[in-house]
This record gives sequence, C-alpha cells and structure tokens, in this order.
Amino acid sequence: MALQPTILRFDSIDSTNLEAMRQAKDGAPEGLCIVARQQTRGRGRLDRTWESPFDAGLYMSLLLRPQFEMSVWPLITLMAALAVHDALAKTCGLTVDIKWPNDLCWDDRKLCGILAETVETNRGPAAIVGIGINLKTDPGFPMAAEAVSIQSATGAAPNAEDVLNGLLELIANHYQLLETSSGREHLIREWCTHSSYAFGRRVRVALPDENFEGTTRGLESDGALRVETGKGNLRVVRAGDVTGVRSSNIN
Ligand code: BT5
Repeated sequence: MALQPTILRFDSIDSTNLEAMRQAKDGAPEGLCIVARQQTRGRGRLDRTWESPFDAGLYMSLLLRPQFEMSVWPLITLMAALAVHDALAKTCGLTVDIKWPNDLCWDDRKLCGILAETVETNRGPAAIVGIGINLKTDPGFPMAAEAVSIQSATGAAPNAEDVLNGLLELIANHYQLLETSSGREHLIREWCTHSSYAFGRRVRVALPDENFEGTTRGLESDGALRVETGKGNLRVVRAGDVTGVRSSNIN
C-alpha cells in the first residue's frame, strides 16, 4: 500500500529526527511526519549541527517501517535525495545537483541535507528520514559561503506547504521503487542522471582514518559510490564525506 503521511507540527522542537525516534519507540506507525518551524538542536551526521532558524527552512522527519530487506536500507537516503530533487523542480522550478550521499546543492553550495537513521522499536527496526531544506535567506542565519537557500537561487521565497506536500508525494512514489530490484535499478539510474557526482567527477573522499582522491565511476547496487584511485584501482565508499576538487567533469 502506498505511504500515507500524517503530519504532526511543532513551532519549536529540539530535532524533528529525535522526536520521530521518540514516537517510533512509542509505536507510532509508518508515515508519521514531524514538521517544525524551528529546531534548537537540528542535527547533521556525526553529531554535526543543522542550522534551523524559525521559518527559514523546511525541517521534517518521516518515520518509515520498511518491509524490504535491511541490505536495501542504505538506498533510503538516495531515494529521499531524488525525491527532494524532483520536488524542487516541480514546486519551485529549481534544478539542484545531488551530491553523494546526502546533500543537494545549487551552484556548488548546500541547499538541503538529509539525515537517515535507524532505530530499534518494539515493532521492529524503523528508519527516520530527516530532511532540512533552506527556504529563505534569514538575516539571523549564519549562512556560510557554502550554504544557499531556494530564495537566493530563484529570487523568490517558496511556499513551505507547497514544498512539503510536493516532497511527501514524491517520497511516497519513490519509496515504492525500493520494493523491487527493477525499481531500485530505476532509482539508481535516475539518481545518476541528476548528480554531477555520479560519473567522471574528481573528488576527495574523507574517511574517519584516511583521505584519498579519485574519479567517480557510478554507484553500486546498494548505493555505495565507486571511486577510481588509479588505473583499474576501484574503491567502494559506503560512508564518508565527498568533496568535488574541480568544478568541471573529466572522463
Ligand atoms: C546533513 O548532515 O546534511 C544532514 C542534515 C539533516 C537536517 C535535517 S533537518 C530535519 C531533521 N532533523 C534533524 O535534526 N536533522 C534533520 P552533514 O552532511 O553532516 O552536514 C552538516 C553540515 O552542513 C554542517 O556541519 C554545516 O557545515 C552545514 N550546515 C549546517 N546547517 C546548514 C544549513 N542550514 N544549510 C546548509 N548547510 C548547513
């Protein structure tokens, strides 16, 4: 059955991901979507902070209870990134670049970050998909040179409800793709079409204990990034930070 989101709204909360986790542990069903106008402890990966000023961004977390095998779960982040890409094209006429694994960028600056986490609950393991999208350029927001909002990119502040509704519709659609191998292949192909990082991009990869450079060579079937570090020497990156080291693609 298609995902049926139920939205629960907060004016201010520590983190929509933390709230979704609490609710998941209390037995909340798949489709619960926590939305807040502000986060006081917005979270990125590895305990980083996600800046979340009041009404400047869309801050949401969706609770999923996937029925497919755990080996497919890493594709949830890619599925969400593609849904954001498609939602911004549809609702704002904005084309963004998907950056492996969890960012969406415009003009090489970060417009959206995704934090997918798993949590054990008494109804089995659940996935929380947290999405932060910069809607407006808030004067109080320390918008670093690396960040950008939809307003800066298009010249118009978007309607947050339109973006949210468009996004939930596309997530419901793309989530179903994860159930079959042909759907997953389609998802990865679409992801690659909309990411300048998929093929032939010179990147620097930062792992916890090592950094290296190479050229991207597409994705594995579980969404891991293939990086060629020398002739015929391929490394498969499942977690880490990837930065483009040149703006143009090479082959
Ligand atoms: C992410 O982590 O990009 C995941 C961000 C997920 C945020 C959503 S908001 C709703 C839900 N509830 C949460 O608590 N989180 C999720 P990462 O790849 O680790 O990137 C974090 C880095 O992005 C920070 O260290 C900053 O450099 C940068 N950053 C922080 N806030 C930003 C913003 N608003 N716009 C652009 N970049 C930002």
